[in-house]
Amino acid sequence: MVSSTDDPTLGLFQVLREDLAGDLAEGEDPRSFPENDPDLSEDTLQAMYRHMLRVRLLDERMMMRQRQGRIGFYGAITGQEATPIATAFALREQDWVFPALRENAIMLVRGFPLTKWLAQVYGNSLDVLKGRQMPSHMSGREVNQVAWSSCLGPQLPQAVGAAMAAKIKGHDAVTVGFIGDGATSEPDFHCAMNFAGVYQAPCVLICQNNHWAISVPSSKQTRSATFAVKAKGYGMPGIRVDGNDVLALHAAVQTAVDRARAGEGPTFIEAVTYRIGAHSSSDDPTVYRSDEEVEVWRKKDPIQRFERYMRHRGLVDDAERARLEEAIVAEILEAITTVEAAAPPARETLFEDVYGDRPWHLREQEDELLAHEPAPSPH
Ligand SMILES: Cc1ncc(C[n+]2csc(CCOP(=O)(O)OP(=O)(O)O)c2C)c(N)n1
Ligand SMILES: [Mg+2]
Repeated sequence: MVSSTDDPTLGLFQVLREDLAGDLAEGEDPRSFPENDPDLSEDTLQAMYRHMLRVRLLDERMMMRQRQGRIGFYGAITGQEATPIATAFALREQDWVFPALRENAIMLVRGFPLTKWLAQVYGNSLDVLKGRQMPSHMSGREVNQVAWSSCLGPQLPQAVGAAMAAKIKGHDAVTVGFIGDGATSEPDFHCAMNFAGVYQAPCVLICQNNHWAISVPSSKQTRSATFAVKAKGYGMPGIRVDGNDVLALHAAVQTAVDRARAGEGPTFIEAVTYRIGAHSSSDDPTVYRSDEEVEVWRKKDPIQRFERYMRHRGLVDDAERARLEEAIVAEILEAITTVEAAAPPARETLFEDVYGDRPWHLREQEDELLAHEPAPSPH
């Protein structure tokens, strides 16, 4: 079942071959563990591929917008596309997502419109959150995705609590909570794991171990052999999965989601991956990690690994890849143009949504604000 040991918390669950060097011989299997293949339909495989490519192309364009000064902040997930996309495809409509930093794309797979998603980067009048949230901390009520918290950790107890609420109410919903390797050092991680284990909450807790918490390596977060092994201490199954292998992730997450839905309790998944780019648009990783290290992981690119499988299955070729890229880039540029054309949030929205009956001092402040012309935008 796993590549190096029979203990799923210590091995590495994989489907796809890791090494991209050299072409496969004619007919050679791009999978190192075909027995772990979740046997997804061709439609699902093609949709997963398109979504992974879409996030990659979107991140590239948004990082350029940030460098042009058109947005304040963006966090790309380059190299980590497999975990959010695989998870999204393992969920049902009624399930809930409590993301950490790198799972915004799940919303897009579950049908959240790209324009509304981008409006949460710009924080303008198209933004359902009226520009009040931290930029790029997306959320979407219609896809059951809660905003991630800039403060690391709280989403995990929230995910467990929501799972308990579903259990108590008899709802057929599973929650998925995400955490980074760094945030496992936060007390919230331990509260969530313990509570989920004790009360058998119908949830899946996923740690994206991308080896770094900004400039702090994952070796400084734990003395455990792996992150997955921590599941044992809380009395739940754990599995360490190749986080750059979308098929392995789908198999592992689907098994965990099905277990939770069947009333068999929580699962903890460690997705072993790597952040190819900067922590966020505010970070320069060249000051704390080597180019050689990044190069090792570039050679395990999750999209290229999946694409090799797709080509082997005859589901993608050069023409299809070019057609897909062209269509995705057109869609992204159109959405960006729409969002950039929108005005900032109206000034009176500052006073909305807190009180049913606005107190006198806020009415006074609003009157005073609206009596003056807005200052010209510096942008
Ligand atoms: C409680 C808390 N401490 C520190 C920070 C500053 N901070 C923001 S992101 C980050 C690193 C997070 O690393 P990890 O959990 O591994 O997630 P990754 O960014 O690697 O996906 C840190 C330390 C914070 N936001 N909240
Ligand atoms: Mg990390």
